Amino acid sequence: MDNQRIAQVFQEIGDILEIQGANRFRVLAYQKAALTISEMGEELKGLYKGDPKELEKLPGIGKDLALKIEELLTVGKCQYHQELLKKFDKGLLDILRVRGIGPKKVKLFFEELGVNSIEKLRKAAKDGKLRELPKMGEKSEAEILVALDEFEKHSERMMLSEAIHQKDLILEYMKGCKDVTKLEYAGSLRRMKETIGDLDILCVSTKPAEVMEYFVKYEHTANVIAQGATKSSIILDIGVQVDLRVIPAESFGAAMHYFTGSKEHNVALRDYAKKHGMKVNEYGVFKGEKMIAGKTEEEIYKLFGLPYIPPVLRENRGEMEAARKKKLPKLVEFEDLKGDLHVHSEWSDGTDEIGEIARAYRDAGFEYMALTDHSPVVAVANGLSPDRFKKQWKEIDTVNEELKKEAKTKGDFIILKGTECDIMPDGSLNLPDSILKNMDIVVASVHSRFKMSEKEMTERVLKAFKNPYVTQFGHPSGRLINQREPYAIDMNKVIQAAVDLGIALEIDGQPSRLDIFDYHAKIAKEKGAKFTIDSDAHAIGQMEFLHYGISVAQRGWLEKEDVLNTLPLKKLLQFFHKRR
Ligand code: DGT
Ligand code: CA
Ligand code: CA
Ligand code: ZN
Repeated sequence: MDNQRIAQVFQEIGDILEIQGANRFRVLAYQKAALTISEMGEELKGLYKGDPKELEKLPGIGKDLALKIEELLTVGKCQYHQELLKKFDKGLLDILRVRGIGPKKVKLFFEELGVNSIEKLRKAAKDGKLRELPKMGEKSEAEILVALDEFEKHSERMMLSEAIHQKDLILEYMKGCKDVTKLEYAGSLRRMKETIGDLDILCVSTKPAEVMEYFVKYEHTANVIAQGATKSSIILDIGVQVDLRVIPAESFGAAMHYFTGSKEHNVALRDYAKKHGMKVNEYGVFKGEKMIAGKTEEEIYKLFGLPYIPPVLRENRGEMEAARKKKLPKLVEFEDLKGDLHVHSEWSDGTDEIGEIARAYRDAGFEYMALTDHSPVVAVANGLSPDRFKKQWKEIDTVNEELKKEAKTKGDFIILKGTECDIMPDGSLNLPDSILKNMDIVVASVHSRFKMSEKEMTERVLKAFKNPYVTQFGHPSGRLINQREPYAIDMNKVIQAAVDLGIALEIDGQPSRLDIFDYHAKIAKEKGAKFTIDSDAHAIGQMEFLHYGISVAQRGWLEKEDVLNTLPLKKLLQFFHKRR
């Protein structure tokens, strides 16, 4: 079981206890543990090593929680959690996620009206039944209806791609406010996290009241939650919250740092400051009463003798220590990429022709791309049969010839022959070796039978790795953000096998995938794994997905040397083909 699932279990226990009115400190203990675990860089599975005492060393994890983690790691579920669930209506947990409804209200609505689902809550509100309850009224009932609309539109965290789009729109709007002299975004989006809770925007102005007035008039505002002197919050019509803060110019760096987070990184920096006899908060760095820095983030780190730590690393996964030792990674950049090794065309489920795709990559400055249309049957109805692949190779050869002729004016570019080949439930690949051996690139992926046991899935993938033609393990976790959980798999074993065999782990940049997970990338890098950053594009415009892949790679501390598609073509193929 991986950290995210363990965190989920603890969060759920905390929520249930809270609704049941349990002791506040018990509730907090579970909620804090859930947060700690979900933000950890290292897998608990690796830390545990058969001894729960190892787990107790973690902040906020005592003996009792350590035993529960052990149970989850070894048995796959936790008895206490199961028992709580048995006696508990799961719909109540959904209701708890509606804005403005805390555990007390969940309890009240359930006990008085039998409301145990979102649908029943909506009906009760529409029928005017909520207003009659103690401490409720017509206004709070109407607010719940608004919150329910938001909930239905946006019950989940936003995908990174959507958050970037919304941020661009609102920043564009705010630029139109003449009283704003400086404007930036912060929060998890600046850290390029894979999903975003809300947007955090900071600005400098000498007329905060005017700025707030302007902000709440944004045309996509559905609801103004708060309009204060220096902070306002709105909910957009798509259900997303945006916080805007006006900051004094001399504190802008300190505020950017504070509101970029993560909370855990901020805590770590605060502790570090304390050890140096200083204090740091959202206004600046202080020695006694005297403010000694705060205008820029750089000067804050510098004051502590630290190099600038980029936002993507600020997750308290060892970045403070690395900074202190001057061992921060030199992160891989988009400009380092020389090609894309996972691209689909109209031959399978993509939309464009081979020649168009290749020329688009070439004109964008790349040197190579691998065409990796699907293997037959399992993934998509129009996967390619061995015969169709043979036809496709002819077309690839033809286009490569044309590209050669254009090289003088347009530069060298080559299309590699490849496939995204399904790993069948029994671990075999669904193309014969006689076909695979003609491929430069074979991305092996799981697209079916996701619900195997961890043991079966791990064996399935490891068996596929034995095929010497496999070059990459495609989207290793199999999750789809907000749609499908990762399949159960022993990622430590998979990573080790990939390292041993020289198979690359893919970072799939599709916005709903962002897969392998950033923290697995970090662990794998430490073990010596190699990666490819791919777009998994199904249309030419999706070349852009490489940028999201880069942000995952950066959050996983990857450097240029870790990423194979930063290599010139010859070196790349040398690496991939040494197993043949
Ligand atoms: P999100 O919106 O859930 O994706 O995540 P963030 O990281 O954007 O979190 P958010 O919007 O609640 O707050 C923005 C930043 O403000 C956060 O990353 C760190 C800082 N912050 C918020 N609350 C606290 C706090 O209680 N303590 C500390 N040290 N920092 C905080
Ligand atoms: Ca946020
Ligand atoms: Ca926020
Ligand atoms: Zn795939």
